Amino acid sequence: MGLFDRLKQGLQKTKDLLRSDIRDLFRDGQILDDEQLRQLEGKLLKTDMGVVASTAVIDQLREEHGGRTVDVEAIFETVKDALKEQLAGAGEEQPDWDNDDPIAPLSLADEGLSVILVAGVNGVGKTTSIAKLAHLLIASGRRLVLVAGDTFRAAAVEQLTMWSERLGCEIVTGAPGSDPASVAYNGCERAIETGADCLVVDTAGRLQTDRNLMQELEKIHRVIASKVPGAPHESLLVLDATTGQNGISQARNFTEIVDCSGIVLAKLDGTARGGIVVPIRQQMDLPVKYVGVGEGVEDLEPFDADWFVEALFEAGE
Ligand SMILES: Nc1nc2c(ncn2[C@@H]2O[C@H](COP(=O)(O)OP(=O)(O)O)[C@@H](O)[C@H]2O)c(=O)[nH]1
Ligand SMILES: [Mg+2]
Repeated sequence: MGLFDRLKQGLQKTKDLLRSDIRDLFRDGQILDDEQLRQLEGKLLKTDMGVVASTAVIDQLREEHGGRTVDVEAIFETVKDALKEQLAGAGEEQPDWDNDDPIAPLSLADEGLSVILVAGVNGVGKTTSIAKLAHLLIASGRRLVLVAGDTFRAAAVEQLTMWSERLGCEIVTGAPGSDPASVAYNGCERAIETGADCLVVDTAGRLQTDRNLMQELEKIHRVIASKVPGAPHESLLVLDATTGQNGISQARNFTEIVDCSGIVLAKLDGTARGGIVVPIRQQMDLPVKYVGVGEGVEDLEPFDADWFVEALFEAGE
């Protein structure tokens, strides 16, 4: 299955909501009125795209189609255009990377070791996203070392170890409860020693309100930066698409404490609230680099705004 088809499949729940609901609301040949637009606004809001975006979509529809005879496909086109515009975001531009190169979103070192640090709240999908990234990096011919930086839970180390065995890459772990910064340090040493191309560092889940844990993350950052020039080359914040607006407020505070370079939005397949990517783009000054659309290693897609919107509205299954 190609990347686009996989994305479409992953977005099925949100797609069902949008396409079928718009179809139910509008019938070809009717006159588009305000009541229909109000109802559509409610449906758009159900995808978690937020008030700003849904208002913009409705305004655009009213302007282009209000009082006219409904053409459902033309309505879809207007909704898509309006959404693409909203996904441009308010801050840093969403880069337009090569959709055929799955590692294009990652800024890696031109030569030598690249370090990718992955952080976020508990259970959002960090470790799984690391396995998926590792899979992409290995497929691109890179040699990598994983660091099991979540030393709090034995299960977390086991989980990443299991992935490293499946993927066939090296892993550096520490004793349970040991200082994750020292495990990260050992990981850097190991990667340098073996001439690996990438080091991917997993971390324990933390809330932005937990000062000790946030300081620990800063320390991991510091240690990596001191060992490897330019590191971390990527500092990815993983968000869970199923947590909605709540996840965004958490993430905003997060990025105030540690510098992040991009977002991985996991679990988009598990929710009809895939519209959440819109307020993420609007409220966070960070590009969305990847979206997670399943639990398998292949279920990670580079995020592209146009693709995303097209996948949401593509006709058929
Ligand atoms: N459906 C789905 N499940 C996911 C995705 N990413 C992670 N998960 C699941 O979410 C749960 C928590 O993931 P994990 O990577 O352990 O989260 P962590 O605590 O942030 O490291 C696991 O059961 C994963 O299989 C995704 O993109 N889609
Ligand atoms: Mg984990």
